[in-house]
Amino acid sequence: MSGNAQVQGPQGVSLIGAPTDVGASCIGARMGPSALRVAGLAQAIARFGLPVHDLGDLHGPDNPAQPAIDGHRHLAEVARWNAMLHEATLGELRRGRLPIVLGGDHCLAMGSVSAVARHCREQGKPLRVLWLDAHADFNTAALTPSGNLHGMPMACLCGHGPEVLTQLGGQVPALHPGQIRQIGIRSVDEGEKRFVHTLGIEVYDMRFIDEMGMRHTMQQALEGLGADTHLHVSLDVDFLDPDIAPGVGTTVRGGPNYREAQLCMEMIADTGRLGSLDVVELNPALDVRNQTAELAVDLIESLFGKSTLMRRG
Ligand SMILES: [Mn+2]
Repeated sequence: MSGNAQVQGPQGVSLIGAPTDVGASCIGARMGPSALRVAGLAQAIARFGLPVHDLGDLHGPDNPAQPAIDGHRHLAEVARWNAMLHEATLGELRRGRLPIVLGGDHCLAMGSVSAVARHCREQGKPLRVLWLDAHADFNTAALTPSGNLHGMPMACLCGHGPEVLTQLGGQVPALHPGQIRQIGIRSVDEGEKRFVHTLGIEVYDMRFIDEMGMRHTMQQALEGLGADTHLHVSLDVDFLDPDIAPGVGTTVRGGPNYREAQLCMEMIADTGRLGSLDVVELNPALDVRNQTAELAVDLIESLFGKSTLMRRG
């Protein structure tokens, strides 16, 4: 992994707010973008000398709070939000900027990651997606107990799901299993587990992290990056242990602690390949004094090289 992030890196960072929880059963993630702004995300990134453009929030359909139809809840609304986010993300990438999606629930990765994949195809760049999450998000209508689309973005990106979602990026599938690394997984439905194995996804679950440590985990997950590989990080806040990140609707005990999460971010920063980021599932209604949003900002600072800069300085 040679190269110089200063030379090859983005010309700036764009914040794209996507205030919606149409893909979740627990509402509140629609307030995520505001909480991240209040926690000082733009100012924190600007300290690294990168221009930050806050594009404000996208305006999509309300959460209609309807039951699932044919195994999907709010399919039309999810499709609309993701079509908008796809366009916004693609636009920023084409301007040479590093987009950060402020979610919003994790269904939004369908729009953002499909845009990143499309951009990488156009540029002839290899893509790797790091999926930091307690869940695999590989459900389908046939497998899902709930129909909530925030449990399905990985499946849809790999071409398994309703056409209106799998085709967002103009090519099906948007992603190939070999481009994906899942980290922190600890809650997977039975059918979903079989599906993940069938597709051959590289998964570093909590058992692996417990046994091998975060350092070895990240070395493996980041192995084989090329000089021009685009690294996309999809950070579901439920990746983190609920002791440090209570502001999430789908907490699962036993996630990475503060130091493990920091090391994860620092090792990604060390590659100098970060090209785009989703921060999703932050639910301020469940948070305590905005501490989860502040933690997310703290981790994003490390993702942009805070501790690396301190080391070299
Ligand atoms: Mn997720």
